[in-house]
Amino acid sequence: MSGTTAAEVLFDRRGPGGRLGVITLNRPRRLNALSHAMVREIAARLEEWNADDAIEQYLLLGAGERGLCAGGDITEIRDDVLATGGAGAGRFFADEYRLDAATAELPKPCVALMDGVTFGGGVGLSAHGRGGRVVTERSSIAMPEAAIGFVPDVGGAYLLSRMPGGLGLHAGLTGARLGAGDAIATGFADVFVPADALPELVRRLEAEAADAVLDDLRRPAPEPALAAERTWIDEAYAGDDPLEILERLDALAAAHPGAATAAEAIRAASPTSIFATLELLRRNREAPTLRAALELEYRVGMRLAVAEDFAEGVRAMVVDKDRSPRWRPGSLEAVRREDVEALFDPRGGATLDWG
Ligand code: QUE
Repeated sequence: MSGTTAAEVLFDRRGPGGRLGVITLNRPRRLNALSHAMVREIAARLEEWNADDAIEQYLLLGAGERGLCAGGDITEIRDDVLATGGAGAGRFFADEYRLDAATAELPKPCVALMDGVTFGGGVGLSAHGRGGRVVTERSSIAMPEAAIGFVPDVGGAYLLSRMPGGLGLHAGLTGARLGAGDAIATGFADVFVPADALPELVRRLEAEAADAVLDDLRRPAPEPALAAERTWIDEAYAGDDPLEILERLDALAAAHPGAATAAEAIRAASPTSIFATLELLRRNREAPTLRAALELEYRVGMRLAVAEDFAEGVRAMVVDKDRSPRWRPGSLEAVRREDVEALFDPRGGATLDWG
């Protein structure tokens, strides 16, 4: 297995007997964007640590000041698609989604510091854990993939599809950034800890049980900002037709500035991604397990990763940063239903195998 050059992820064991296994995403200049090598290293280390009785609990955090993780390294995926047609991208997503599933099935407590930016692949790595998902007043949690011609993946469509009322569609279609209060209200996170208590949290995890430390350091979560918006959100996102959702958002915009912002974000996103996100959330609502949801996200995601909008979206948002993607088709009206349906067709689709 090829290693990473400058230790893009750090592993260390702290406390008596090395009882705390610490995983630090360490690519701060890329906001800790997850490379394929990082995914493979984390997966291998978790497997080793899961079997090591001296390890009692885990801590996941991001290096630098800006946050846990910007997402998967979509420039690496785009480069592979453009150079080789996406075989490497398929292995990247498969390894990443298997890791996401593994974080949901860990045999020991894991505290994930969802401090600062936690988007896309960062959500997949942290938000499937149970009991120890920590947000702070700096947290900004989002699934912004529709803006790059993709769909919420890494089990994000599964989480979004289970959110109350219209919140999941709102977050999935617009990429809305959720603060700590909303992250907890929607189920992305469990506990609020003020950012200035994080050093103490990290230190105490070396010697104390995670649930006891969190019980001690948790504070009442801030008010969820979206709770006050639920009247228009639930009204706007009822139904599965993106054109009707936009019509309702436009009608609500005069009374609710948030509805105008949401309509703007949906109009800026890839039209194909908007249709695909709606359908993916609709279908994943019925998914019996996270793994089943990941299998569907993989099939749809692989078809989108090799389509034009993804390369163009990543170019516009991350490579050139002009923020002016030229989508094809270029409007919601021009998207053909049968092309959306075809993204979900099991026949000829990529299969995520569980190894
Ligand atoms: C939407 C996204 C992502 C994004 C921008 C979007 C995303 C992602 C990154 C990202 C950011 C910095 C990096 C990097 C990737 O940007 O998922 O490699 O250095 O990972 O508008 O979904």
